[in-house]
Formats: sequence, C-alpha cells, structure tokens
Amino acid sequence: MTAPPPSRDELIPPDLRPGRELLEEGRRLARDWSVGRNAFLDEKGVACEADYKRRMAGEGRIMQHAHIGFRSVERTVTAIAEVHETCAKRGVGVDRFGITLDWSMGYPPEMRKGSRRGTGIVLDAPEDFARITNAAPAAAHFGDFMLGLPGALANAKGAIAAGATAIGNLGQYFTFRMPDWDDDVATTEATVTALGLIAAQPVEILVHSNLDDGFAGLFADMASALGMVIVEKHIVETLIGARASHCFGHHYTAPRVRMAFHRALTQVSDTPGTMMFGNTVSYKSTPAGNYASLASYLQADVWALARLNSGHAVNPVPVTENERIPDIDEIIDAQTFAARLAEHALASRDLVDLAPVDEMAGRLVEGGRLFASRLLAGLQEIGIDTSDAAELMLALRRIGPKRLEAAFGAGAPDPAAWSGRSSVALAEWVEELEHEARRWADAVPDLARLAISRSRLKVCVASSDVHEHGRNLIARTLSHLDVEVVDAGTSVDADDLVAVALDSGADVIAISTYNGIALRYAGEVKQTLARAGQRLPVCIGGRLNQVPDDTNSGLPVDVTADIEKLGVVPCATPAALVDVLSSLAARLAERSS
Ligand code: B12
Repeated sequence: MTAPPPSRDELIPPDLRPGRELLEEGRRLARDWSVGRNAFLDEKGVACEADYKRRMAGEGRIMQHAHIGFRSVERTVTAIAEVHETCAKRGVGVDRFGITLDWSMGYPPEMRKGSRRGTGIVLDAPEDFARITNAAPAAAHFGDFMLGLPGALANAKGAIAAGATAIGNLGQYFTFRMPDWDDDVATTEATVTALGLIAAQPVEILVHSNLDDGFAGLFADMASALGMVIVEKHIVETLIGARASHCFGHHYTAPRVRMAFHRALTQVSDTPGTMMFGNTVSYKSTPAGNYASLASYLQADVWALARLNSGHAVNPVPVTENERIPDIDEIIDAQTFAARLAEHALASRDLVDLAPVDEMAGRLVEGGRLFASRLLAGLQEIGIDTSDAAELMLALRRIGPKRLEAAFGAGAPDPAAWSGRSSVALAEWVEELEHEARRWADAVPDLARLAISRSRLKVCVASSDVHEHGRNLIARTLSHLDVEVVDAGTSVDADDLVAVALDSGADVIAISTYNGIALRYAGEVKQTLARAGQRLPVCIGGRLNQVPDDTNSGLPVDVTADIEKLGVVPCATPAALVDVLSSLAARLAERSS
C-alpha cells in the first residue's frame, strides 16, 4: 500500500458480529419470509425474473426498464399501470420498473416517521410493496435505498413477500450515508443478514449492484470498477450463496466504452444483468439535445446486447432528467423512443467495427482481475478475513475508493494522477472533471486571479449527499486558483460541515447539493453559524430545488430566490463562487493597504 495501510483494528471493531452468524440468522428468517407471487410472475409463468430474463435473452429480445417513483404509493401505482398500458397499446413492452424509493427508506422502519424526506416514495408496510409488484405484469425492481443501508432487513422482507426477485443496491452499501446515521456496523449487519435471507430463498433472487452508485463513480480507472464486480461476486456468490447482478451506465458515455464495459462484464459474470443504466451525466442540454444523448447510449447498448444478450434491460432515461424527477408522459415517450431505436440499431449493427471494443474489453478484464486479486491479497495481509462477508464489506467501505485504488489499482504508481496511479482505462468523468476545472479557472480574469491568489484564501467544500462531481469540480477549480481547499467530505450533516469550516479557519463555505434539500440544508448551515456567532460567506450550487412540504405532486421546485433571502449565495456555476472570492480578496487587500 502506497499510504500506510490502515490496521485491522482501525477497520474492524471488536463488536462486529461474524458474517457466518449473520447469514445463519438470515437463513432462519426465511422460514417466515419467502418469495410471494405477483402479477408479473403469474402472467409470465416464471418462478423468478432471472428465468424470465434467460428466456427473453434466448429469444433475442431487447428488454426495457423504466425508472419510476413519486412521493405517494397511489400515484406510483397508477403511474406504473399507465406507463405499462399506454406503451403496450403502442406495441412497446416495458419488462421491468425500477422503483426510486425515498432515501428515508434507508432508515430502520422505526426511524422513518418524522425523518427527513427527499424526492422518492416511502413504503411503510409489506402490503405497500405488494401494491407496487401488482401494479402491472412487469417485474418490480427495488434497487435504491433497500440493501446496503440500516433499513436493509425490513426492506428485503417486504420486497421478498411481494414477489420481487431483483433486489439491490449493493453498490450503495459502499458509498451512501444516511443523514445523522454513523453506525456502519449496524448497517453492515443488517445488510449481511438480509443477504442471508435472500440466499436462503427457494427461488433465485438477483442481488442488484449499480456500480455507479458504488465506487465505480469514484474510481479513476474503469478496470477498478470491473475489479469491483469480481470482488462483489466473491462476497455475494462465493461467501453468501446468492447471485450478484451488475448494472452500470450513469458515468459511461462513449459508445465504445459502454460496449467494452458490457463485453468485459459478460466475461467475468454469467448472472443475468438487471439493467444498463442510462448515461445520465451526459444530459446537459435541453430535452431536444438530450434526445441525442439518449440515442447515442441506447444504440450502443442495443448493439452490445444484439452481440451477447446478457439479460440486461436497456434503460431509456427521460430527457428531462437533468432538470428534475421526470413525469409519466416523459417516461412513456422515452420507452417508445427506445423500442423504435432498437429496431433501427439492430438493422445497423453489422456496420460496427468491434475490434476497438474487444481491445478495450481485454484491458478491462486483465486490469480488473489484477485489481481484485491485489485487493483480496492486500486485505489478507493486514489481517482482514476475506472469507467473512461482514468483515470484508466493512473493510472495503471504511478504506474507500481513493485508498483502495491507490493501493491496488492495476496501473503504475503516478503521484500526478487523480488516484495516484496511471489508469488502464481512464474513467470519462475524470477526463471531463479535469477539463472543466481547467476551463473554469482559465475563465477568471488575470487581475482577479492574481488578487485571489495573493490573499491566500481558504474554502471549505462539501456535498450534502452522495453526489461528488460538483464538489470535486469546485475543489479542483479552486486549487488551480491557488485557493486552499478544506475537504469536509460527502453526505455531510450541516452541523459537522460548519464545525470543520470553523476549526480549519476557512474564509468561505462552498456546498454542492443535489437531493432536493437545498433550502433546508442552506438554512441549517446559516442557523449553525449564527449559533456559533459566526458570519462566514456561504455559497451553494448543484440542484437548487426542494419538494415543498404541502405538495401532492411530490416534484421539487426551484428555491434559488428563497436561498438568497437566507443570505446564502446561490451558484449556478463556479463563476458565482469566484465572484465571492474576488470581492473578499479586494476587501482584504484594502484592509492590508
Ligand atoms: C451522477 C449522478 C448521480 C451519481 C453520483 C455519483 C457521484 N459519486 O457523484 C449517483 C448514481 C450515485 C446518483 C445517485 C442519486 N441521485 Co443522482 N444524479 C446524477 C446526475 C446524472 C449528474 C449530477 C452531476 O454530478 N453532474 C456533474 C456536475 C459537475 O454538473 P452540474 O450538476 O451541472 O454542476 C454544475 C453546477 O451545478 C455547478 N455546481 C455544482 N455544485 C456546485 C457547488 C458550488 C459551491 C458551486 C459554486 C457551483 C456548483 O458547477 C457545475 C458547472 O457549472 C444528475 C442528473 C443530471 N444529469 O444532472 C442526477 C440527480 C442529481 N440525481 C438525483 C437523485 C434523486 C439521486 C438519488 C436520490 C436517486 C436514488 N433514488 O437513489 C441518488 C442519491 C442518493 C444519496 N444517498 O444521496 C436527481 C435529483 C432530483 C432533484 N433534486 O431534482 C437528479 C437530478 C436526477 C433526476 N432527475 O432524478 N446520482
């Protein structure tokens, strides 16, 4: 390990229960909680979605996935039925629905009441899960905020009883943190017990892992992301006895990259895939422009599946994704678009030169296997029992993507590189981030840049949730402007952020927020500063919206003006923060002159 390796004691607290014990407890629960039947299983005449996927793949069908979830159960149930029926009338088959649960579902049930809520749906009782799985004869996929969080066991029970046979999202275990919840031992124990319950079921349940929700959105080398597939399969399939089904896509833009990663994935896993997620980070334009991004990634996915149908469904993301939560007709349009595009793509697939795809897939597989073997050997070296699912998972979560990649990455050590190592296949988000940060820094007029550099300013940056790219972009841009960056981290509670900022003597607080809590979070930071008798400038950017408390649509609204009224600076781009730094530098220069 390049940095001093963390010790076993630093990573594994004595009170963590052995994985075998947790799995046994999960297995015992299977006596009372077993897979129920629902509209999808009955209409398709299958025991589980995996069997349906194998059958459809065998018939060469390009399956379709729709992500859906509004605040209320009622609205979500009618929306699922409406999307499925309207599409069916158009000859478009929606095979499965991904249910975007609210992040408060990550808490144990007893903690959800009165807890803060985001933009998603809350399912209180197992019956609620069954209402979803019977809304249409399509598979319900419970991914977000199920496994990997403290509410994992309760959620798994509800989904299993409702006949859901694809349950996720293992990726979130490694990166997601619930506000005001720091007990990752309890989170680990709940998740491993739930995985034991899943593995003991009489029918095959796909344990879904969205790599982009996990470390893949944070690894600089795509070979590390593929290596994580191998590590997660070791945990879920070898140590626990369930089936691991991997999804990727948010961060994969270039058609060659999507096709190569899919090819590489099928060479290290034969479990039917859940879905290839839409390339949502490329949605940076208007709906009309986003249709081009939709076509670009969907066409590549259809070409990949036409070559080897791994059971993954394609996921046409509505073109309003970068604005807010899409509405029903936008979901229907995206599904209709995908079905028609699949026909065109199947007709043009023979024009595609697969050599560059296979060349890249080969590098990813070789690099991924190297990363996985180095990682497991390296953890054994520091005394981690890599045959114990709980211990291995907690060690990975606590070490984190940056240290794992710096220590075990397939590339050669390189201190100038994002992860401290050169990459076998550099992740597109890193290239884009470096380019964007340089562009925003170079856009600052020389005089302002000089003043900022001379005034030795310090900015405390943080993100209020799992979204890191905005925060990383700001940190990188500031370092180009010779501003000292104090990193307060990701998914930080407002009071912890203010504490870090004051302790470090920061001059400004810069927040990146995306989960529809912008006004509430900005307010909490201001109140905490006021309680400490401090008046630091606070800047906030990202998605400045929030779901109004008194709403039934559940869709977030823009809160920029309300944030301004708090005396917090809303920032549409990094330029707004640079303006704050310029005026601060000018005031400091005046004072010292
Ligand atoms: C990438 C992404 C993810 C990744 C994040 C990976 C990572 N490690 O960062 C993953 C897959 C993990 C993810 C998860 C979720 N996501 Co998300 N995600 C996105 C996505 C596609 C891109 C956002 C992004 O990072 N862009 C890159 C940044 C650099 O670009 P930008 O936002 O345009 O930033 C510019 C400005 O805003 C500004 N800026 C940004 N921050 C700051 C800060 C300061 C101080 C300043 C000055 C400027 C500034 O600078 C940039 C250049 O101008 C957006 C959709 C979209 N296309 O925008 C959805 C989105 C943000 N996600 C969304 C949601 C709901 C979620 C989930 C809750 C979904 C779920 N149910 O699980 C979870 C979050 C769970 C959690 N625990 O927090 C919603 C938010 C809804 C809303 N508020 O209206 C969006 C809009 C998608 C949607 N339409 O539903 N997500």
